[in-house]
Amino acid sequence: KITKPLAISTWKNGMQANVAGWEVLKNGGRALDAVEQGVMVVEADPNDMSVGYGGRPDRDGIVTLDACIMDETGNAGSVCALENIKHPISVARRVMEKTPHVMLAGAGALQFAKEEGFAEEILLTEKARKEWQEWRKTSDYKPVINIENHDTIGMLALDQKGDISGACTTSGLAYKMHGRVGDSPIIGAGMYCDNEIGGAVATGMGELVMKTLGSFLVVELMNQGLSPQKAVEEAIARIVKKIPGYQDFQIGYLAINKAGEVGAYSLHKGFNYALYANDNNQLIDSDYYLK
Ligand code: SD4
Repeated sequence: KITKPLAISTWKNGMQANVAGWEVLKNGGRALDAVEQGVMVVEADPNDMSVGYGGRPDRDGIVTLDACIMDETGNAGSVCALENIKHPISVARRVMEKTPHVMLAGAGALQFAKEEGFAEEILLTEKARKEWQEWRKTSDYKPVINIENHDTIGMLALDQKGDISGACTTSGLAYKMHGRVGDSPIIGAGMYCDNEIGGAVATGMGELVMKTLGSFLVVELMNQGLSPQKAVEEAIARIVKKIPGYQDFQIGYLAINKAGEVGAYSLHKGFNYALYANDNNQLIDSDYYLK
């Protein structure tokens, strides 16, 4: 029996994203709307300091946002290094639906967002500004596993029709170099969906995901017959094999397939995810590689 609809999201904040997504899914709505509305809750939440409003800035004190979205037809949209817009996921969706392009960056993405009626806002909260000022005293750039990396939201949904969509949105690594773009807005790295197969999302140190095109890899492994769980384990194994120093970083993957099977795996302990299925929303600890 196929488990559908279902929604799956990274980290603890995925719980609230799933609740919003479920509102769409339980009424027979489209997976695309579910993932957009789900991640928007987290973008607007100042307590999530890795996404949207309240996100931690780069080393120059500027909040820059990355997001991407994919629908069941294989259409994709993305924005990167976008400033002053609270809902980059919705700008990514407009890029997908209203332009002949997939990705808009920086000033061009902001220009497009404004033309589409999005309001500019200050996204740096007092709390994030204070932490950044504290950080500047040492300017010690060292990502801490599961801490400053935390809480990007990646979300996948399978709707009642059996269609799959995905979304990913983040302020990226805290105190990154200005202009640094991570995996999250890169189609195939931070997120990938193929409606005939399944979908995958990534969180953690984006550079490792980009070097292995992680989400595309997971979906392609499912295409070759692996279960979602085996596929995410293999994608982590690929990082272990190819990237020296991988032990210093956290990476987490989630995957779903058309049958509503799910997979989750991370490099280190500490990754968790929210799964909403059979009318039940649960926070689950992921299995992990480094035991
Ligand atoms: C990035 N992958 O910008 C993002 C960060 C992240 O949970 O996932 N944080 O590299």
